[in-house]
Amino acid sequence: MPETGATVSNPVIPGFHPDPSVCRVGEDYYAACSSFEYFPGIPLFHSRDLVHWTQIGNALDRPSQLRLPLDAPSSGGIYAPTLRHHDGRFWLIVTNVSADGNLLFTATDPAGPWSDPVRLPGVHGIDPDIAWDEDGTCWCTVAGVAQVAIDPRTGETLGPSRRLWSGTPGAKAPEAPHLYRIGDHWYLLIAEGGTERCHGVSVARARTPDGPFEPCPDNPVLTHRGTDRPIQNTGHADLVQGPDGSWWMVLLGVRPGGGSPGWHVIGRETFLVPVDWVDGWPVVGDLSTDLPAPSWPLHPGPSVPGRDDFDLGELAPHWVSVRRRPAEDCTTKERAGWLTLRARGRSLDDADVTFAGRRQQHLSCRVRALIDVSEGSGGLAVRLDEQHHYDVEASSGEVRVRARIGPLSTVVASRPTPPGPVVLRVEVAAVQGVNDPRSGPDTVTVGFEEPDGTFVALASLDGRYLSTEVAGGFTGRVIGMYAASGSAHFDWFAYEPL
Ligand code: 6LW
Repeated sequence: MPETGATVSNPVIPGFHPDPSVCRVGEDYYAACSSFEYFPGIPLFHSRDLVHWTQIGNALDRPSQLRLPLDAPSSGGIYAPTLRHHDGRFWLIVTNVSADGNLLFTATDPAGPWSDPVRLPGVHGIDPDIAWDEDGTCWCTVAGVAQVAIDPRTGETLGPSRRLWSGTPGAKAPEAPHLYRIGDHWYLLIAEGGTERCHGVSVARARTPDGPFEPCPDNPVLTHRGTDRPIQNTGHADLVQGPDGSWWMVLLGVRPGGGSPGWHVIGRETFLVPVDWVDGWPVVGDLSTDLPAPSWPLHPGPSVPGRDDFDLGELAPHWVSVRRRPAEDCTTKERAGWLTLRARGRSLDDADVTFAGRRQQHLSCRVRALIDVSEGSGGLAVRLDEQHHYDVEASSGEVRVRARIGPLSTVVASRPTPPGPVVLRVEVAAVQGVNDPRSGPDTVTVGFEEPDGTFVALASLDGRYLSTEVAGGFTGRVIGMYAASGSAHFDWFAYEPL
C-alpha cells in the first residue's frame, strides 16, 4: 500500500499515445490509443492499477485490418478508438480516415488476435463510441455529437442518426464522445475547443441513452486553457472505476517545452486524474505530473526494454513502421540476431520508406544502434513526418547528417568512417530553465561512435522543427532505423532516458 504523500508520475503512458480509451474487466484494465499512419496500429495496453501500463500488442497487425494506402497522409489513417468489454468479448471501434471509414473489431483476448473489421458504412463521423443499453440496443455516438443505433455484428444502422448535443455554445469541435450508464443517468463525456491549447472536457447527462441531454453547469469539467500548467491541450477523456470503486479519467495532454509559444515534441500523451461525484456531476481532480498515488496496491509491470538485440524472432509490439511492414523488407530471419531492413524508399521523405522505430517517450534521451551497411545504406532517424525528420545515415566509408524541415532538405555534415559496422547515435536534450522566449524545446545531436566509443557529434539541431506546433498534425516523434538503399543490418538498438 503506497505510503501517504507518495506520488506516481504522469503521463501514465508517455510518448505519442493520444486519444486514450480504457475499459475495466474485473481486476484488469485495458487501454487503446490512436496510431494514424503507423503500422501496426492501435497499441493496446494492460494494467492492474491504472498507473503502470504494459503494451500487450497492437489490435491492427495485418493489412486486412489496416489499409494505409501510400497516399494516406501522415496524421491520417487511424484516428481515435473506443475500447469496451461487453457480452464476454472486447469491442474496438475506430475510424480509418484514409480508407474504409468506421470499423468495428472484436477479440476474446485483447492481446489478440483481433477480428477482421466489420464496416459501418452508415456511421458518418470520427471518434466513434459504442455503448449498450439495458435492452441490448447498441448505440454508436460520433463527434458532432450524433448518434445512431447499430447492429454490431453486421455493422448495419438500425434507424436514423440524430444529433444529441453540440457541447458548450461557441466552443468548436465537439468530439471524442463517450456514453456511460452511471447511477440513474446516462452521461455523455466529450472533448471541445480543439485538440490544441483550448482543449477541454465537458459533460452532459440524460435519463435515457438517446437524450435529451442536460449540460453540466460547470462545463468544462477539465481544461488547462489559459494556464501556465506544465500539462496543456488537456482533453479527449474516458472514464473508468478504480479497484476501490473510485472514479478516474484517462485523457490526452502535452508537455510543451522552450519559450513562446511552446513546442511539444513527443506528441499527445495519456494522463490519469481522479474524479469525484458531486450532485450527480463529475468533479475532476488536479491534473499534475506528480499524481498522488492511488490508495490500492500498485503493480508495476514490465517496462519496454531499453535495448533490443533482435533475438526474439518477432519484433516487440512497440516497434512501428510507416503505413506497412512487408515481412521481406523488415526481418530478423535473414541474419540471426540482426534486424535486416531492405530499402523500398530512399529516405524518410518517401511515403514507402522501410523504417522501424519506437516512440520517443522521454523529453531527454539517447538512442544508439549498430548498423552494418556492407550491403547498402541506412541509418537512424528522428521522425515526425515525411517533411520533418533528422537523419544520421551510414554508407560504406561515410556517415552524414541530413535535416528535412518543410520544403528544405540539406546535408548538414558528413565524415569519412572506417569500413565495417558503426554505432550511430542520437541525443535529445530538453532545454532546462528557459530564459529566452525564442528558445526551442530541445536540441537533437546526431553522429557516430569511434571504435573506442568516443562520440563524434556531427550536428546539433534545433528540436522545434520536429515539434507538432511546427509540423502540424496529431502525432509525435518516433525514433528508428531505416534503409536507404540495398539492405541495412542492425545488430542492436538501445534507447536510454536521460
Ligand atoms: C481525434 C479527435 C482529437 O479524432 O484529435 O484530441 C483527433 N482529439 O478527437 C485525432 O487525434
